Amino acid sequence: MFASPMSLTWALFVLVLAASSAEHSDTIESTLDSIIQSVKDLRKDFEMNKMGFKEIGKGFYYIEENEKQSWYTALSTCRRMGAHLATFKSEEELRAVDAELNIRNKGYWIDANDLDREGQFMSWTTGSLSPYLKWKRGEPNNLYNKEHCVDLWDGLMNDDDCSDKRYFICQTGDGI
Ligand SMILES: [Ca+2]
Ligand SMILES: [Ca+2]
Repeated sequence: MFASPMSLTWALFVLVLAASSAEHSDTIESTLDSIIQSVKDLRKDFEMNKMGFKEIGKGFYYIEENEKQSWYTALSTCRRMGAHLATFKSEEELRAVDAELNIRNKGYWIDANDLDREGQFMSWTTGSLSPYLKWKRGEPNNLYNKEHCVDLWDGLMNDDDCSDKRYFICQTGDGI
């Protein structure tokens, strides 16, 4: 959900009305707590939206499909935004994000890589094994012995040359 300043004001108004109708002070207190939480949530949504992040499932994603960057540059671009290259934890998560990608037949960098040890794909963000990988048929093939970064390509993953410039997906709000 994206919160405009107008919807933020409206939500606040409704919540204040609810608070004023509460009869007991403890009810008022808990209502106030929930108002504060709701405002914080709305504010977070608004800030993320302003930065170009989209709420998909439980996370916020920034999908770069104008400027292609190497995997390394994409990694630091996401960091500068207080985010990380996307880590997929499930088929559901992957499908939800893939549905938002406008460009087909092109790859988008995610955080999985086997830079440290060939064939062992790790999440750069967590430093642990990538929690969910869904390879394209015949991948990962480590072509020319120099494919160590993973991109999402038409809903499936491929290992690719990290210095290739590609679109990318940043993620935040997922606690990692
Ligand atoms: Ca490799
Ligand atoms: Ca490959």
